Amino acid sequence: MSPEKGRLVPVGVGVIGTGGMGGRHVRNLTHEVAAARVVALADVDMARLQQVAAECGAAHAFTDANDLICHPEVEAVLVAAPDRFHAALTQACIAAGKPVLCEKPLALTAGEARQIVDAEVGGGRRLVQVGLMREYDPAHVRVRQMMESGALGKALAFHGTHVNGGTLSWRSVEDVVTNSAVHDIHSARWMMGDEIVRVYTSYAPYSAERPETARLMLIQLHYRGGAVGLIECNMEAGYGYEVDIKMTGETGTVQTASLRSAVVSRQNQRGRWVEEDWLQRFDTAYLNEVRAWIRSVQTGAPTGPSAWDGYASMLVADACIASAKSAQPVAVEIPEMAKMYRRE
Ligand code: ISE
Repeated sequence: MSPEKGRLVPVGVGVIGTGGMGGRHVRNLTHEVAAARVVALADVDMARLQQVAAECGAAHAFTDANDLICHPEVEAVLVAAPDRFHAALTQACIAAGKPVLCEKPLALTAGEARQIVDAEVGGGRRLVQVGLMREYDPAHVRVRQMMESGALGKALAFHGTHVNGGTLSWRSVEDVVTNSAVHDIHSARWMMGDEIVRVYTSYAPYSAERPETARLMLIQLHYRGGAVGLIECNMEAGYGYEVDIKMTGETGTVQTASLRSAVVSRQNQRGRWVEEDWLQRFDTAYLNEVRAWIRSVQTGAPTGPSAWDGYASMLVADACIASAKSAQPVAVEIPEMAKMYRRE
């Protein structure tokens, strides 16, 4: 809460996009984060906008997101609009000097993401957090803690599986990488604490006649320090939603385990419940993420995945797309990180 006349008041948040993801953020901020108050919403879908505004009691509803960004009661902005608008909206928040939590991907290309980094560095202040929220998932955090403890020795391999229950339409190679695999790319960097220097992407299209689509994608990773990795991104599993990672160290392995469902063995069968979608699987992560973000807005101490992380993940993503299109390994060059993004 920001100090105002000796009293603590919640941070005034504006949320752009009130669909599935935006709606979840609005509900979390409204009901679970006492230090935040949703004061404004923006969406082009008027009916949805009004419904969500009525639910959360937001006083202002806009169809133009820029009106929300500039509104004096909006102290911080959460961008949950479709991916293609992320870069421009984040730039507008930086120009307005307002902290922003932008859903992933930060941009659709590394070039656009770099412009955001440059704008933020130019302003001399970190304002951007990116919704690469695996960092807030307790199961992922435990794996990371185990690797950091050194108990398994040096990390040799990252393995990520990302299973989507199914989508309404075929997904393009670009969309699979920038909308889905970008999470795994970030996890791969974060878990290893090292940069990816080369990728090789192969994929199975939805049908032979539509080679521009990807139903299942495999991304091989090579790290600067010599470790390797593999990401499997399945867009149409047909049985539910699962995201898991496994790290192999020199003296053992560690992997995510379901936090919510028990494994039942009965009548010659063993099984557990599988989540429906990411809103179920990552409900705790989304909550932890907005809590950390609001805290960082209050304290002015940036936290979580930065614009640099958004940029680095897009450099890798661009290489994955180029590799998928050329069927060749593609090198990734991540420049030296600007000082203000160093976490230590
Ligand atoms: C979605 O946008 C997400 O962010 C989910 O975490 C991811 O698993 C899914 O593939 C994306 O489409």
